[in-house]
Amino acid sequence: MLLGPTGAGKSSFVNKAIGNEGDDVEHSLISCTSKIKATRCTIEGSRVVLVDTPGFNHTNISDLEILKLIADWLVKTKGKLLSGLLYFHRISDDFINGSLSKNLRVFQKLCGDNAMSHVVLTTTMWDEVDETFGKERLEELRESDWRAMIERGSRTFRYLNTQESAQELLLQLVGNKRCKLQLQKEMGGNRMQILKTSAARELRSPLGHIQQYDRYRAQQTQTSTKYPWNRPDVSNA
Ligand SMILES: Nc1nc2c(ncn2[C@@H]2O[C@H](COP(=O)(O)OP(=O)(O)OP(=O)(O)O)[C@@H](O)[C@H]2O)c(=O)[nH]1
Ligand SMILES: [Mg+2]
Repeated sequence: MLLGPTGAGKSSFVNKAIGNEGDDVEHSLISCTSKIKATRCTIEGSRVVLVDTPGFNHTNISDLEILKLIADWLVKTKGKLLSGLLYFHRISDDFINGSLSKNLRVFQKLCGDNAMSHVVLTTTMWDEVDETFGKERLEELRESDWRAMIERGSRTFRYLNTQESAQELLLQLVGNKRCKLQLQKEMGGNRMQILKTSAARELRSPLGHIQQYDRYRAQQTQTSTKYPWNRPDVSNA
């Protein structure tokens, strides 16, 4: 299952993996995917189902609706167990702002600790960044926002926006023992339980906290001279 913020590259990953150009991929700043979409394919003889989801921070769908769509799909497929969870992140994003941080926390609650070893933190947009910046950024993420997940067995993957790279990642997951998500355990096959799940409760944590966090990180970035093009007070023009 592919999850993560809107525009991070989930649908284009699916298209690349199956060798299809352009379906369900957005080329503007508007969110594209609005439904859960399962795509069957064969990777080096192994049958794989790729489950694409609408990204969090969607332009038209609330994060709670997205969580409900995911929950509905899991209930409808009678508690299907997953071999892997790909969490997409643009390496070109300078820092994890409040919304991205919240997405990540909701994702962690959706998975639960036992599924952490099935998570691949998949970084995209490597062609959009300077190589040194990308590597340093990845290291920073591994040491900060992603640290707890990595300690519980999550891996990172540098996705290079090619079919070979997509298939390389999927091959790593093909033999995995399937895992039950915390969301599935908590709902117990009843979609009405969604609001009681840890993921939904995490979503309802107050917005004020996010804004404060955003301001704090923006201030930190302002004082940094390392990547001036990412400073909020410096335009790209
Ligand atoms: N340069 C570059 N562009 C990419 C890469 N991955 C995805 N994109 C582009 O980023 C845009 C958004 O990609 P999508 O695949 O639609 O993103 P998504 O995560 O499915 O977004 P939602 O459906 O809104 O959740 C598209 O224009 C893609 O072609 C990458 O590695 N490099
Ligand atoms: Mg999409």
